[in-house]
Amino acid sequence: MRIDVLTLFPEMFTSPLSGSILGRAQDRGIVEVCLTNIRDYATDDYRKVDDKPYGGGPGMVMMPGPVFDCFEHVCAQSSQTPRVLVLTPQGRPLTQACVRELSREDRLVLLAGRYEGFDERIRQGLGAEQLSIGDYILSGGELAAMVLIDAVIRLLPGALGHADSPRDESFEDGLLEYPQYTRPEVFRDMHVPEVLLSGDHAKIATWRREQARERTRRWRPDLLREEQ
Ligand code: 9D3
Repeated sequence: MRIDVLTLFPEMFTSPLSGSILGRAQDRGIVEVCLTNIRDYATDDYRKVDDKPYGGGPGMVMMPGPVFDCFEHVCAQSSQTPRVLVLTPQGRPLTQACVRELSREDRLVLLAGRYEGFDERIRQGLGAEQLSIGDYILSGGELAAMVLIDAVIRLLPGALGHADSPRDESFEDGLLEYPQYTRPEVFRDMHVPEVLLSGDHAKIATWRREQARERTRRWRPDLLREEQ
C-alpha cells in the first residue's frame, strides 16, 4: 500500500511513523508513507497557503491553488487511482469497519488541514471523502491523519509480528476486552482471580466471555445496542 499525506506539518508524522510497528511495516515494504508539504506548492514569495474568508468571519481558509497543485503532483507519482480522504471535523466518524475497508486499498491520499478549514472547491475538485476521528476539536487534521494511518497499517498482512496478529479484539467482536493479569499472583493484597489459575480452559473461556459482556454493559452500553 502507498499512503500519501498532504500537510503543512510533515514533521508531525516522522516520529510516530518511525515507531516499532509502523517503522517495521515500512522496512518490510508492506507500506510506503510519503509526506508532502503543501507549502512547497505556494506560488508567491511569502509561500502563502491561506487567505481570509470571502463574506468575512474569523480565521483563515486554505487556498485551493497550492492544494490542487500538490495533489496533482503527488497523484502523478503512481499509475494507481487513489482513494482520496480529507480529515475534517465535519467528516463521517472513523470506525473499525471503515479502517478495515481502507486497509484493502492499494493507494490512499490523505489531506490534513490547518486554519478554520479548506476552500470548499478543494473537497469538490479532489472528489474526496471526508473523515473525522470523533466529536472533539483538534488543532489541525495531522493527528487525525496519523490515527487513521496507524489503525490501517496494523491491519496490513505482515505488519504485526506473529505473536500479536490482529485477533477478535474489542470493536472487532463488538465487546470490550476481558480483564488481564500477569505475575505476581498477589500484588499489594490484590489477588489474581482463582479461575485463571485453575488450568480449566473451558471455564476460563466462559469466565472471560462473561467478564467482557459485563464490562461492556457497564462501561460501553452503546456497543451492545444493535445497528450502530
Ligand atoms: C469553529 C468551527 N470549527 C469546526 C468545529 C473550526 C475548526 C476546528 C478545528 C476547523 C478545523 C479544526 C481542526 N481539526 C481538524 O482538522 C480535524 C478534526 C478534529 O478537530 N476533530 C476530529 N477529527 C478531525 S479530522 C480533522
